[in-house]
Amino acid sequence: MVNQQLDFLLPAPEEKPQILHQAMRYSVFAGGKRLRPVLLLATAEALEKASAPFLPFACALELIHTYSLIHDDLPAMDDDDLRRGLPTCHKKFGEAQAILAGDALLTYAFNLMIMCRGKGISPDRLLWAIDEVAFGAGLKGMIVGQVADMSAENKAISLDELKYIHRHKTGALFRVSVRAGGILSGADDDQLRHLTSYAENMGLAFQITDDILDVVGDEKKLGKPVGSDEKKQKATYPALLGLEESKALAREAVEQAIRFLDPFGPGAEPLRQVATSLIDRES
Ligand code: GRG
Repeated sequence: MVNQQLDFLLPAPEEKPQILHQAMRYSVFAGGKRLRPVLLLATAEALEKASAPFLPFACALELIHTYSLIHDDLPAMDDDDLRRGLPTCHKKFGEAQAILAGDALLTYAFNLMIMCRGKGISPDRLLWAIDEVAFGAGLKGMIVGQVADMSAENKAISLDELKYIHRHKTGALFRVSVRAGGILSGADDDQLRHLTSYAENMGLAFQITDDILDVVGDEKKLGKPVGSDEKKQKATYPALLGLEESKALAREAVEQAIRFLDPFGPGAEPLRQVATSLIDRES
């Protein structure tokens, strides 16, 4: 559903300026898991709401996520040549086009969110959800986290500092994906509190398993010891806690996340499955 909607909503590749629309589509359709839109739609299901009217909003989260990856890969940031096994956007289209494709994805995301007006969602709730997305992607989330992450490069940091980086850099967008699903579906304060705690624990589990995949992947590819990274020294959970303790922490966070869904009925099963899938994920 999300892929179809993204295809429908994004400008066609032959529309001018072609290079912009092709660069946007190249990164959006490069094989992402669609975790953030799935979280929003699954939250609506947990609250027994039809999720279809929220599809443009869910797609907006994927556009914001894609923009963040394009910009993160740029030479001024992580300087990566590959993303999901393909050349990064700037390697394929050039740096200036990649910057603009990222900018266009971020701004178009707000058009998509506004597109949900009048679809049985109160205007106040829609504005509330958009406001949370703006903060989660920006000054209370992803951008602040990215700045903290860059400042921490090649430095020894504490577990608390690592948690701060991840809570903002990646956790905030997961949190807002779930909260926006709740807000748009008319969740009450108590439901929203439970859903937020689910998202925070799920985000933590995601980040720990992401770090584990990184170091285990590096080890397999390069025969390097766990925790070493010759490009830029970045703190990771396995580097700070060791592999086994990191795995245990991830399992604990998944269990906690699922416990916070106790007040919800069988409709919350997709949210439970998202959390469980993190334990054995391979990408
Ligand atoms: C440049 C403003 C700006 C922010 C960048 C989120 C971020 C901040 C950078 C991403 C760097 C990174 C790879 C972080 C690890 C966690 C993460 C976001 C992994 C990718 O998310 P998935 O697994 O990606 O959901 P897919 O490929 O499935 O879409």
